[in-house]
Amino acid sequence: MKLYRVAAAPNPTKVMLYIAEREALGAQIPVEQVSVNVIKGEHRAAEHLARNPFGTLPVLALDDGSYLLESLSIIMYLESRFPEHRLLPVEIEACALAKDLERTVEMRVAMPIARYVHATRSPLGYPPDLKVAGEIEGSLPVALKWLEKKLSDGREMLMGSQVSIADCTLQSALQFARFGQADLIGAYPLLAAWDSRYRARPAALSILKF
Ligand SMILES: N[C@@H](CCC(=O)N[C@@H](CS)C(=O)NCC(=O)O)C(=O)O
Repeated sequence: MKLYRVAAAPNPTKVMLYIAEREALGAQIPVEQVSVNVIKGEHRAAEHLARNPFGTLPVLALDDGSYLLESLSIIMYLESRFPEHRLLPVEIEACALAKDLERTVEMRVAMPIARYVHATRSPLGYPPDLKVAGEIEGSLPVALKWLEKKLSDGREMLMGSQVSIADCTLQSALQFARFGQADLIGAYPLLAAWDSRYRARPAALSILKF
């Protein structure tokens, strides 16, 4: 199995953090990680388009020759394929809540942050778009306040004391904000404290570049 990925990009980082967190718990996940240089445009080269016609990362190449193209599908596959030391809870409601939290963080926080970075200082060279940036500056605080409230009960990680997939998704977005020099969480002390705590974790130290 091969994971095609690039450092600092949010969706690949989400999967890389997820694997590192699982390995830190003792899981054995035999995935070879292969870098694709997006700055050089390798994700648009024929070799990568043959894996994923949309040219995005991450991609997981399975041993039967098929490919998974979506970061969350990759994580769900690895949860099922290597079930020891999973990140998702076993109990049905707790599992649903963990998945729901991850999706909400992705849709309400991570996607707007990625759009904001590309609209202000795109690492891929997209032209600035002040209208999009302004809209996100207006709407993102609703989601950041939601996270701040969630953290106000003193929980260590987003779901409680244990790391969850939502933590991986949130940190991958916040790293991308740092990469793009976007200070989006300065006004949220509990979120900033979560950020510091998460970044001190061994998994984070082994993966994060910014
Ligand atoms: N929904 C996909 C999104 C993948 C995605 O957009 N990846 C970005 C990096 S975070 C990418 O490859 N961008 C390059 C491009 O779109 O040209 C997933 O979650 O895996």
